[in-house]
Amino acid sequence: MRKDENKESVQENVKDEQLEQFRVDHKGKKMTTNQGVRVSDDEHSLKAGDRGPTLMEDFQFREKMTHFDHERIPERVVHARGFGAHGYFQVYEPMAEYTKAKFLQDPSVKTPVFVRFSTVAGSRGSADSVRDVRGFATKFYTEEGNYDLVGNNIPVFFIQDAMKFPDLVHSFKPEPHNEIPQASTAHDTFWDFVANNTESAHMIMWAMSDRAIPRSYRMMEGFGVHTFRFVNEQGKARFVKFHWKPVLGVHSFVWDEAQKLAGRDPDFHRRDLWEAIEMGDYPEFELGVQMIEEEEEFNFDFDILDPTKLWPEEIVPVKIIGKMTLDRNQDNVFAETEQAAFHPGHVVPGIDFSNDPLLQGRLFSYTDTQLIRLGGPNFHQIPINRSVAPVHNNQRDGYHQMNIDKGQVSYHKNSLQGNDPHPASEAEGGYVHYQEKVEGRKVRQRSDSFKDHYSQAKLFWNSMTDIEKEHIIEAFHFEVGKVKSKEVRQQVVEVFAHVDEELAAAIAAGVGAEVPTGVSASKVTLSSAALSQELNKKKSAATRKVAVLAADGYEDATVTPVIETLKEAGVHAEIVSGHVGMITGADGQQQEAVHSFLTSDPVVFDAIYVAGGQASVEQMKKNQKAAEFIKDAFKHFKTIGAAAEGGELLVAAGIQAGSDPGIVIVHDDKEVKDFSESFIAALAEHRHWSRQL
Ligand code: HDE
Repeated sequence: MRKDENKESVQENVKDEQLEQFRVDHKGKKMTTNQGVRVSDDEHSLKAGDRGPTLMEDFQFREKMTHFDHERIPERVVHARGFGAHGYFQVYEPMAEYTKAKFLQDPSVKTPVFVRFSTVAGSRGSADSVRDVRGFATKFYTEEGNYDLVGNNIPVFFIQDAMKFPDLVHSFKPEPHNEIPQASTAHDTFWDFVANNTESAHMIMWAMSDRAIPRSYRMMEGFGVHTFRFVNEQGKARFVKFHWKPVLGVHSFVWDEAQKLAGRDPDFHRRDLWEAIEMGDYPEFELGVQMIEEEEEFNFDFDILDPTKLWPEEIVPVKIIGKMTLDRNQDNVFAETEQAAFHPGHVVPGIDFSNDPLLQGRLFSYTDTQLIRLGGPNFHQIPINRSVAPVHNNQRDGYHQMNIDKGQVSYHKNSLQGNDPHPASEAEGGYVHYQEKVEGRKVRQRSDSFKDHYSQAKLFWNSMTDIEKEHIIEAFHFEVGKVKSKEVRQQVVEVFAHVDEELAAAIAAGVGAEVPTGVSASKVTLSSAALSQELNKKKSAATRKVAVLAADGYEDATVTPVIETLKEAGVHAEIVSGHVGMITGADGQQQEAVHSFLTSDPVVFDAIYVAGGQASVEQMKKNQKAAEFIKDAFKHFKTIGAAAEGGELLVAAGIQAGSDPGIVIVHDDKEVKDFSESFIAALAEHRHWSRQL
């Protein structure tokens, strides 16, 4: 039985049932060709004699090889690496006052969703943990048709006009002459773009912050970025920005950890998402909206159509309106994640656009790119893209047409078929565009109201805690430090001198540039607490992973009860030992080590715990890799725990137990319960920044 057969809501099941028609289970079946002819041998091509040439007549070989030769499709030009999951969305209360969108009315309706998370710059096979923006694209299969919220985990963008998107992307992709570097903006062309296109300054601040190295897809925010419109039944419109807020809070890697992960587990984020769903730790995100009345459009010191600006939450509060739960892994990554086609222009009645010039350009680009990527105009018929609302129109033919459209008529208007399919009135759910009054001259220009490039970059900087500022400076040192052109490095420092003098001086110090003189920095003194990850940290250990270091001779009183208490707190503990397989405790009990020091690494865990037992600890002391587990976890500000003799391994790794924050030690077996609770509390802190390295 599929897990979701128990689901209560009819609407929630509707997409799953549709997908079920396309799922193929090969278990227990006879092998056939694509024509359904049974195959008698799938290992040998048909030859003239067992040492002779292969025969042209071998239709089975030709079919198998031809299909293989055509297995790949072009990867997405951006956001190539991604991973998806299914789930549902439920609104908390009817939103009729603001929008007529049906999926935002009834709290008992579970609207099916498919979400694809992604990195932006890297190729399809690149590492998950790189410094980059993350895509956060959601397809809502609503009863009124598909609605796609195609967002990022950063609320602003690099550029203000879609015309510049190809230039931006050319600058951050690997350089064309040698295709280096992969999945990284730390190179000359990107920073040359930044230096010459100063509208990117605000987004760069975010991209250099911890937001660009999220701990998990489950622990990052999502933003629609652009200003959209909500339109209600009465035709009243409001400007709206969309937010996803992760229930687990927003958490990040430290940079050294992210870089190591890229080698040790390049699939870290997809594995984390997949495993969380398999274990029943369903990722949850609350949907929030910021709304501005049409009459208030010009009441702000930024232009609400400018996608390099956010609406500070202290000025325009975020109203939480519903929750998305991801509760089912996909069956096939190619069929679902790879073939999913998102488009910010896929809207339903009650949601409309604004004149944001970046959004306007996106409305063209997404269908265009699917035509080449998915090979023709029928990509909406691919199972993952199919709407659950019925589709009827006069569009016909094209590559890979899956429908058999019946009848003589394929045009509108007609008499032969009583004018069917016929348009719906607005009352019947027909989409009617918001009748915004627009007039103007045809110009290639940008409004003067878009020309302030630095105020919100400064707002962001002002809003960071000291440790967050330190990380931003470190990121600049890494990224700009990798730029070979001295001129570009200097220019970048000059751009950020317009944001903040201290920031510019700090960047300059790390990249061999001069501190600019005569540049006046932004005078903004405001800050927005909502922008800081640290100030909004959610203290929860739930769903985190702990490595329990133990070997033969471990003291079970320091293992089983600790693992049990962690489990009660929703924390997953896995034993790491000198070898994979069963290990035997001092009193003959057994535990399974699912990882060895060789197959695993401290960077894939949130905390380390060393079990007690003299023989166990003695063995681990001899293993260099065991000490590295402790050292790396310490360096990455993670919680480290040890019981009884386990403390000796910490000392052997050069760590002075006791005074350091986030180091939790228990000396006596009887205190294991209290210890586990202190350990969980330390883990819930996520990182211990006050630790002296
Ligand atoms: Fe995209 N973007 N984008 N983008 N974008 C694509 O569409 C584009 C922008 C975003 O998981 C492409 O199917 C233009 C902002 C996500 O499948 C392409 C502009 C935001 C995804 C495209 C932008 C996004 C894409 C590549 C500026 C955040 C992955 C393949 C005018 C609000 C969706 C594809 C998925 C993918 C164009 C800017 C988010 C080429 C022209 C701003 C999450 O159509």
